[in-house]
Amino acid sequence: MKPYKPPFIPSSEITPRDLFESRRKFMQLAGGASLAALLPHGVWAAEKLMDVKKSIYTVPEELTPQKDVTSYNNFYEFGTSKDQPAMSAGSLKTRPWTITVEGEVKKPKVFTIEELLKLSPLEERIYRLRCVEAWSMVVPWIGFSLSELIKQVEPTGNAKFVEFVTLHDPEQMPGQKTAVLEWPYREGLRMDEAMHPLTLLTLGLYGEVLPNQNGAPVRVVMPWKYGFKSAKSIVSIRFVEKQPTTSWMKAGPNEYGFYANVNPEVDHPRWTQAKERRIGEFLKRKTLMFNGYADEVAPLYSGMDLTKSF
Ligand SMILES: Nc1nc2c(c(=O)[nH]1)N[C@H]1C(S)=C(S)[C@@H](COP(=O)(O)O)O[C@H]1N2
Ligand SMILES: [Mo]
Repeated sequence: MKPYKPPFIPSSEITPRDLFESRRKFMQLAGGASLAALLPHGVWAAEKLMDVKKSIYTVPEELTPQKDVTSYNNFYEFGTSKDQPAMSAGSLKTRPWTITVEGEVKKPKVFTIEELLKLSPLEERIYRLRCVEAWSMVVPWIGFSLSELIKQVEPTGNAKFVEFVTLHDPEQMPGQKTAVLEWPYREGLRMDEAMHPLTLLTLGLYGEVLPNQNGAPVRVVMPWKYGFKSAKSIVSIRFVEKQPTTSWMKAGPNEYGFYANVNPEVDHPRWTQAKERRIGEFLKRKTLMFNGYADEVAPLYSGMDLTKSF
């Protein structure tokens, strides 16, 4: 199999038959009796997102089935195994919800989810998500570039990094009663990474609001970085001068770096990153530099030694 280099073409122009068929099937299902009734009790009451346009930032690849995207998850707040979040994330209350945007900004602001949904036109973007554990998915995410939110709060000249903080509430998130990670979950980006148009503030997937297990009601998705950079269920976004220390850096400083760019040439200390298993496929695929987004993001790292800044 030759490595596939995805062009950025509007999905409306190049919708592969499979993708089209699977979406049509889903629309029929969603339009039928009650999708929620088919799903595990209490976990996921599907709520459709309206007025979602196609994005130019999309890869025309076959989608990972919705049931896999929503039942094979990493979300340590709900346990460390892949099937636990779908079973237990029903305890997360996603309304009302606010996200506080603060720190080195001229106009700090608290946004409600309803305000976020209206902040910028919603786009569907088909992105790959590649976990550091060497599996990957292709997901039709819904959201808009994080830069749209950042512009509203007007960062000062001191804003060099952005920190994302997940909700901290062990009653709603029972995994926080164990010390597998330092809670709340924290992630971070350099300012230029956060401003890059590919960085998606994500409110939905597969035509609906995010299921709890995928980080409801709001998360980020960084398509060129390992999945752990894509923080879920965010309650605050902070602009800071110094590089933040993330939960994963604290858990294993020599395994999880701040940058965490998908890089087939830099192995995780305990396994190779050269290949990956696409969920639902048997044969492994070659992992692409920056997860296939090198044309768009490689310039952000020119001059950096990516074996040191891993
Ligand atoms: N708050 C929080 N965000 C998180 C995680 C987590 O444990 N807690 N896991 C990360 C990891 S390791 C991955 S691979 C992705 C998985 O996203 P998905 O379940 O939507 O596929 O979420 C990331 N975001
Ligand atoms: Mo991951």
